[in-house]
Amino acid sequence: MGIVLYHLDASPPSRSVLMTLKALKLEFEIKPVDLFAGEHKKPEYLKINPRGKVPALVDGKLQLSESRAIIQYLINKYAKGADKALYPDDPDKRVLVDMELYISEIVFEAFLGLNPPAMLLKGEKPSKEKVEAVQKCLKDINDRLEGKQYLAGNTLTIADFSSYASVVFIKILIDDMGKIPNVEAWMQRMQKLPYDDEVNGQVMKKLAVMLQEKLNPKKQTQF
Ligand SMILES: N[C@@H](CCC(=O)N[C@@H](CS)C(=O)NCC(=O)O)C(=O)O
Repeated sequence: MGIVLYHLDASPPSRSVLMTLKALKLEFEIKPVDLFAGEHKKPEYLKINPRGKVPALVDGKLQLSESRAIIQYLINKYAKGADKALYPDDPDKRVLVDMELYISEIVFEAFLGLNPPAMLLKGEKPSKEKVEAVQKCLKDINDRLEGKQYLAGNTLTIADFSSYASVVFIKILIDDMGKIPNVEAWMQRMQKLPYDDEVNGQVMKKLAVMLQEKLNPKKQTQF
């Protein structure tokens, strides 16, 4: 059996794995997991990921969860030539990627704090505190990007996939991301990746429309 990704297209950790699979041009199968139908808590899925979360990735006998571990594994196992720069072997470079991968969990947690399902399904607005927590995260990313093209230096790495997957979703959830020109330039760079639209762009457009209809039916959606 080849690689199978258990995926939810809205999920940031899931999209970071999909970006890595696409970056490596690997062959794989996608099995969508419908969280809204509770598929992630059904016994069949819990056999694959006992924590009942997406993503999960099966590769032969390996059953993996935790997006950061999965994307590190994919590079360790499959990256060749120039793709190895996505998670460099040099310990002095690799540690910078690891650092950013750990920080990307904080960005994801701040994103979850906005309660995206409540926003998208019930039109609930997040509290000022939650929005400020997200803005603080974005400001921190902006500071760390100063003088650099990507989070771990001037080369794209899996750390960019991990944070970017949350930041693109945050962009449609909050009106004011703050003054973050480095983040905006970084996002434009990420948008040029040949797989960005397929992995992130299309689903974000769909979710932005959904959100618009719930929160503010009269306002036109801008992309
Ligand atoms: N640390 C995990 C987080 C995974 C996660 O929280 N996924 C969410 C979707 S974005 C999920 O499956 N939530 C369902 C639940 O917690 O019940 C990772 O990076 O893979």
